Amino acid sequence: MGNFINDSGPNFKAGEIKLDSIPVYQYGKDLKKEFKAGKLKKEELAEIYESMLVIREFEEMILKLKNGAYEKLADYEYRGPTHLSIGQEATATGVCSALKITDEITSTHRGHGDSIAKGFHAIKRMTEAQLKARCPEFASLSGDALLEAVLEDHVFRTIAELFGKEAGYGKGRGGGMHIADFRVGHLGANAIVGGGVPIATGAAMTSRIDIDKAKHGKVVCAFAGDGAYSNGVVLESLNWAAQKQFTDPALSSINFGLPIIYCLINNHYGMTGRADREVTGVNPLARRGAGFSDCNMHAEVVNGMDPLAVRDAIERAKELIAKGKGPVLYEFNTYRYFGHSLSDPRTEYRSKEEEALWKEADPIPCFRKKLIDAGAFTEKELAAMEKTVAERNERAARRAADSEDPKPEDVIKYMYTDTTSDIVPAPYNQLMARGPRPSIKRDAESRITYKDAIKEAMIEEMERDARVVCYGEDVADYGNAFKLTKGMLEYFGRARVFNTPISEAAIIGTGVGMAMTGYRPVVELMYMDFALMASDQISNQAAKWHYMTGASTKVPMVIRCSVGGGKGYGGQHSQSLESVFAHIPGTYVVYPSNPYDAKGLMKTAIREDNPVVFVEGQLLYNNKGVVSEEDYTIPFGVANVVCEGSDLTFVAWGPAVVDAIKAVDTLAAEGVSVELIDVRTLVPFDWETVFASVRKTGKCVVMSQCIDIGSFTGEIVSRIVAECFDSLDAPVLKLGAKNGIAPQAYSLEKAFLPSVEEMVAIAKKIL
Ligand SMILES: Cc1ncc(C[n+]2csc(CCOP(=O)(O)OP(=O)(O)O)c2C)c(N)n1
Repeated sequence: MGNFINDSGPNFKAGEIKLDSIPVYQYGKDLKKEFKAGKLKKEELAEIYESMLVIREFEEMILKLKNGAYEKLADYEYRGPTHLSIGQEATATGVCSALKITDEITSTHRGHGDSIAKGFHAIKRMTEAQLKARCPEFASLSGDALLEAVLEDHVFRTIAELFGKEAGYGKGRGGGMHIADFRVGHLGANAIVGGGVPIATGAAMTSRIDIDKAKHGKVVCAFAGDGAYSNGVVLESLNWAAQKQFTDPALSSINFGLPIIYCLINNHYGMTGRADREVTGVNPLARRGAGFSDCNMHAEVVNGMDPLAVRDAIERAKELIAKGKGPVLYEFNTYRYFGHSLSDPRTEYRSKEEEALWKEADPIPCFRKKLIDAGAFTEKELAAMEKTVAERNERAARRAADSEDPKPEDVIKYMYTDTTSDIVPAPYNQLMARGPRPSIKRDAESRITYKDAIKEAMIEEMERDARVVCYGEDVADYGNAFKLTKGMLEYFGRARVFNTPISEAAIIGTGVGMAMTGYRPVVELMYMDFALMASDQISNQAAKWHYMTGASTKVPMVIRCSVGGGKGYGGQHSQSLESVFAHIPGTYVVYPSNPYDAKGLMKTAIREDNPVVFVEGQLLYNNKGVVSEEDYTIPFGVANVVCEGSDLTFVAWGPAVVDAIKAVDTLAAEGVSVELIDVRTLVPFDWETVFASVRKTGKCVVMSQCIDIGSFTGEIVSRIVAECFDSLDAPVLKLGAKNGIAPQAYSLEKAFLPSVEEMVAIAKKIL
């Protein structure tokens, strides 16, 4: 199907599109028969039952904590979210029980179950050596005692994170809605609905292309609710994962579909809105798969109340994925018995009768009954298991409540990592050329353009480190909208340089996923204005994961965005938004003003282990400058004193520096000596160089092409006033674009952007 619309020319023959059917509830096996036939082992059934019990016990603890009924912690006041997944345990357990330790998941705000299950089943699969490596404090233990101690530690660290304790998985920085444990492939729960789905997609991209073959064979499971499946970034991700270029032999030397399973947890409600009756036009939601791939993404509706049905579906998906036939989309039909959170009495939007019907399908008592009926366990055995789980949880909870709070002085610790990739490990340190190296032409004075300087930096870094990949809209064959990446596809091949759908959020989100899983993407947003389409993925995901996980992951990615201001492109293609991202803690923000800096800063950005918003001025692209062919880097947070002066300090970045140089010359001709500082990086910022200059000159103007109001220039002014007050001879002024929307008309845009004349005038005013 799907091939009737001819793609090789006009052909308007009447016909119809036939869509394949979507299977529903395919698992028809009977636990008793399977057990009797030896196809289900007692240990695996025990593991599944225990996993569901651990989740239920944990969440019932939260419920009781909130109403004071958890006796072990009667003295403890829990504050924080209460998105319980009671009722959904079979889905979390069924999925995670089918995964290897190294398989990965992303999860949701309602992700206690996913997190507990991923850790629980991974620990169950660990060798003694792995258990001891995970918890060296239990090195003296062995056998069941060791396993039990590590399982209890898992529960303890989960509760500690929920309680915001230093011992938690994220050192109390993230809490339950952002819990992660990278050692077992848990890449993070996500409080942004749908926010984790592109990250999972990116993790699958790493797995698909990783040249370290040992890392192949992984699958990634992206948990997200029915509500999330109306969110743009989720739909972008599905489209992204199903791209033909991943499997089309004409385009891909790898020819392997993304190893990802989209696990749609349909508990029938967003917060209160009902997916099937209210906020979508499809039922079941698995039909979404038909919108993205000709094989419907192998979509299926699965009984999410039966852990064995869920596990069976995942096992089948893994077989498809192993053959390169990913991605897969499963809709797990399940139910949450409590409200969106404990403050939701759920009376307005659903009935007691509906709840009672679903209660009959409660995965835990239903599974328990099947275990007894099959003769797999006695009542006594199960009661003993239930007691073990409850007591373990109680001990872990007590310890968590009594454990250390993070120290107030560490409030912003872990915002950035100080590591870089100065040494590239094998096998990534080999040059992986697929064709001729693009040539960068130097003129007689060794000058190249700003655009080529960025390109040269990217080429050198991609030669040096095979983990560096470059993608964005139209960057491959066409060489990007400005021909900046021209020739890189041919040199590095399509696995590392490729076009993407017009999906800015997914461009960034997949980059986050690749970065978390060991690759180093350099992704492109064609115009900086489009960063607003991706602002969640930049600001809530890329920027925050290092902090929220207490430094247990890194996000080494470069987000290249070019500013179109000055070209008459109007309000949606002209914005200098670096101040917006400088306001977001967790990213670095760089804006080079000249070719030499552009190369050195780009190379630093690529080696950085923090996410970097790298801003490029389109009007600077053709500016030439001397750029060494040598491998050099320029450190972040080190400003460039472009020229020294004694009467006044100019502080600027990006294109404003180019104009400021002209203003400095004009003023010099009139006998005014200006010191010009090009800050190069807004975050981190070189305060000392600026303060030293202002202390010397006593006067300062801070300038950029950002809209004046709310610009980072204001931050610089305020810090100068605070730090250099005694040295100031005049108010510190700032100059930016007018407080309006970038116009198209030449006359207006000229008036809109700060001009050389305005720079001269403001200098004179201050003098
Ligand atoms: C982007 C975003 N929009 C809105 C919210 C507020 N919110 C939190 S959970 C939720 C419902 C999500 O529904 P679903 O994806 O089905 O997950 P469920 O809560 O049912 O597990 C909403 C609207 C949010 N956290 N993130």
